[in-house]
Amino acid sequence: MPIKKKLAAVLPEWRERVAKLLKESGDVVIGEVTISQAFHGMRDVKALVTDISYVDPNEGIRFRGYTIPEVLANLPKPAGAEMPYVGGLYYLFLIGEFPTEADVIEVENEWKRRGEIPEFVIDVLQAMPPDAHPMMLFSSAILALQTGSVFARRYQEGMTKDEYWEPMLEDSLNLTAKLPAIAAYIYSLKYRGGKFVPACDELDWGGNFACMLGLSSQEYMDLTRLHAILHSDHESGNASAHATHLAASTLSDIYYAYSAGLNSLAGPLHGLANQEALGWLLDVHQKFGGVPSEDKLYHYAWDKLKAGQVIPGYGHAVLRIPDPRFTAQYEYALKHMPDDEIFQIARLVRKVVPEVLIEQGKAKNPAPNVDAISGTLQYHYGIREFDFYTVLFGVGRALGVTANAVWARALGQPLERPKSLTIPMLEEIARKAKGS
Ligand code: CMX
Repeated sequence: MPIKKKLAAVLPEWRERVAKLLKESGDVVIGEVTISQAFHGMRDVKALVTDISYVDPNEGIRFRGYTIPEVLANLPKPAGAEMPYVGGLYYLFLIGEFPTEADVIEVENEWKRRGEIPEFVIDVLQAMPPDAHPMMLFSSAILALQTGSVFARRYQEGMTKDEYWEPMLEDSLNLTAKLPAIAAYIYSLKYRGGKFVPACDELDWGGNFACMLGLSSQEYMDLTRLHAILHSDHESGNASAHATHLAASTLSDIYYAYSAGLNSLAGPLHGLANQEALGWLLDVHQKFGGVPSEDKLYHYAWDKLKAGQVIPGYGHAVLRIPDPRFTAQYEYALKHMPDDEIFQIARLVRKVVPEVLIEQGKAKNPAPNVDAISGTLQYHYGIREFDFYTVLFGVGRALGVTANAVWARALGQPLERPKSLTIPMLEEIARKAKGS
């Protein structure tokens, strides 16, 4: 497998760098933790390592050092497409360099070869109650695939620590290959009568996913590629990535680990915000019978805040600027669907809500995040069942967290186990620090 050979070739240098860093500088302090951080979700505590992506609060995400516009411009694209092959991003994540066209085709072919889903996964999904949330179905389907884990089998058979990354890569390619078929089947089961949709084998991973969802226009295929790329990774500390990493750090395989990650993506403060954000826009549309005036929207937003609700799609735990993942989707919408009424409301919300949040004075970042607009695009192109949107987010997020899991194994990252303290201990620490 060429990608495995390439990864094997780049690993020794990184292992050496990490060993040197630990040997010579392992005791160098990289940050401190305050009592407030311990209580408030560990914001900004620097205690995780990944080279796959980095989020600068004032710039946004870089994948392997490249901004979103650079990634979109430099990854190879299918003939006639506006957006790149998703396989190219996966190569960039795993190897750390932009791929050639041939490199990308190899990844895409690996995925094609591994894309079928076992019959029992369909049975598991069909056995679930009809009102099950698509994220519960998605997480259950991933968990069911665990029976095929190469890592779990090889671990039982016995392998050295140095070899862990190889079956992790095998599992990660198998998992990411199957995601379009799983997600498309969930979509069909929930909203289209449950007919199994065969893969559109002539297409790339992103195009195939769109096609399996029943939408094979060039624009929707491009949106599917863009959506997966933008949602793929947001450094290691976000809840879904961190949950995946934590579970995998026990030497759980990627199916157990990613199912854990998906369960955290399913929360309204994280991935579920995309369905909530569209719901918010549709409520505005319904209440005002179309696009409201700026003034009406201003009061509407204030009413929501006064009722104790958050405005979904706005704010971020790390970012302090508009999310460049938002901007990329916004630009796509501006180019392809400027007259869409829901998009026009989304544009107005982008203008009004930050002002309202600033006035309220609570949110550290009043700007839109990735979830503020993703649903608007899906809705426009025909995916109107918005409780499916977090599944779409999850399909993309798998790319980043599986690549991270392979690298965590390759660099021998151990079981994650931070230390907790009691409130009396913190009170004592505070007393001493204040000299009282
Ligand atoms: N609407 C209303 N209030 C908001 C807000 C928003 N969009 N964003 C932040 N706030 C409030 C917080 O609820 C918090 O209030 P309390 O002090 O009463 O608890 C206060 O402002 C300070 O919060 P913060 O430090 O700015 O933000 P956090 O790091 O605690 O939380 C996030 C970040 C994303 C959970 C928060 O901004 C939020 O709830 N946004 C809406 C939900 C959303 O869009 N989530 C998706 C994020 C992206 C993703 O992971 O997919």
